[in-house]
Amino acid sequence: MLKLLPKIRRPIRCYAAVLAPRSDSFAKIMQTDLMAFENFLGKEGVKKDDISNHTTDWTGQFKGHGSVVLYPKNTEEVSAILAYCMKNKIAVVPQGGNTGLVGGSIPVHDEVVLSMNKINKLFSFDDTMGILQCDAGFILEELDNKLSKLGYMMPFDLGAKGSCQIGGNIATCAGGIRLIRYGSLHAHLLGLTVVLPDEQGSVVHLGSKIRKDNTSLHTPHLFLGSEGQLGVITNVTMTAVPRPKSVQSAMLGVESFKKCCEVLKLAKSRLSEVLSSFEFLDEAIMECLKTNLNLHPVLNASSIPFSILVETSGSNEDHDMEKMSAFLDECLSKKLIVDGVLAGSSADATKMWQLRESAPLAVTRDGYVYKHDVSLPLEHYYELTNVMKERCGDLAKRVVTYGHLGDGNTHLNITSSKQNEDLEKLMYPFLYEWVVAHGGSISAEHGIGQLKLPYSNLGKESEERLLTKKLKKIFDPNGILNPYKMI
Ligand code: FAD
Ligand code: 2HG
Ligand code: ZN
Repeated sequence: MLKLLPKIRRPIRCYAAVLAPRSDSFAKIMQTDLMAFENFLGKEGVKKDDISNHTTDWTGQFKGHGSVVLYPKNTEEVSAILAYCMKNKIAVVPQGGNTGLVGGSIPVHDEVVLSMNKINKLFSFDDTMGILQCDAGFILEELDNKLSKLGYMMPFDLGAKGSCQIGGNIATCAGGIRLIRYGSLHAHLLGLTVVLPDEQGSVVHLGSKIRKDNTSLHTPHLFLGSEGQLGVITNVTMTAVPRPKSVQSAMLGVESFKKCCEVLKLAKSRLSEVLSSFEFLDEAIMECLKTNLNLHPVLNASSIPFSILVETSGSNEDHDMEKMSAFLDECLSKKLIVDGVLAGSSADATKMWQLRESAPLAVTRDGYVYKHDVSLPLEHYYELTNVMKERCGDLAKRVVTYGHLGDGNTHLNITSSKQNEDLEKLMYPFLYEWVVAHGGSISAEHGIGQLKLPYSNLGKESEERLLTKKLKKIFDPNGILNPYKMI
């Protein structure tokens, strides 16, 4: 029996960038405001022309309408801006690398964009305890490169690593391809410096710089997945992990989804402590990668319904390789896989990972893409794809699936040559209601932003939503931070 679903807020359009009308409670930006901003930041810290890369998202499908971008260089400048905006009721969108996929990082109407691009100076690392403290505007890949020289690595990794920032990663509670090994950011976050949108632009230091501290509510963790609603993160303290000395990647071809789950179970049992990724691609995304990006599968067989990318990493090449080889042999002897390739060089591994990491780009090349980032119990993981394939029929150009199978997180992408309202009506709210009715979450890792705001009540008790709204009010009494989204 399906559970009765909570009432959902109907959007103006099912899948549209502008869901909420402009609120009259916010002031329009005047010349005096621009002068005040220039006073805080200098002329070079205030940009009014050519700001489309800050008002359009990575997919190009969310186009906002802001007119000014601010570039503070440190926490004190963020504080001056937020105090001013709070007093003058000016709405503000904190923006990191602008790689978010739910329209959360761009202005909807005329909010000021507060870019973190220049807050990237402070960096320190304790290479005995493995504790990193850094400014929030550092790009994930830069941090990883710095840690690499010290024998460590960031405990998470994602395709957007070359552009996304650690502050944005915290604000979205980014998941990525190593969560199966190192856990979510909840396990790594220790402390934050945050600027609040109150009269003083209060600077608060939450948590601590040490590994264990149970003396208070875990306030930094409230900011994980807060999507710029509660305050602006300017500095982050978190743990890093020792960089593995040996890494193995293998691509496996599997005939049925049921067998993919059996391979996962076997991987957990046989690879256990060295298993670091378990990623999934179906045949439709492989075809899309080939057609749209000229990227060819690494497996030879002509038709492989499902491919799995397994990675192990550890500290002893011989030991890790022995485990991986034994695992692959067992997969073959138990007929769980029809084909398998073990990367023999880092170039081979790069080729495999390029397929998985290019999937988000490949789907955009079809013209328009409806993205879904949901968690489901594994028995329903691929059922969703089949249900939507049947439901969308010829209206969809492609229905493809890739994702973090090891975490029960599927990225079902449905493409079309352009935005299509008939297709939207078929998909929504059906898809999200289906996910919740089958025990899933409508957002596994990308968040709510603008995209899922109409569905944000789904799967959440009304008491929890109410509590969230109360917390928002405490942190942001005038509601100036990232309005029209998430809460
Ligand atoms: P932005 O996009 O700039 O902002 C995201 C949200 O955080 C916005 O609501 C913004 O207001 C808020 N925010 C940003 N910085 C701050 C700050 N300093 N203080 C307060 N609020 C802030 N996500 C995953 O979880 N897993 C993946 O595997 C993954 N892969 C991706 C692959 C590609 C190719 C792309 C384009 C995106 C992918 N993403 C993935 C989504 C995205 O990269 C992540 O959500 C990332 O963490 C966003 O970081 P950002 O710095 O770009 O944040
Ligand atoms: C990934 O895992 C990202 O590649 C993006 O989370 C997912 O493109 C998507 O839908
Ligand atoms: Zn993902």
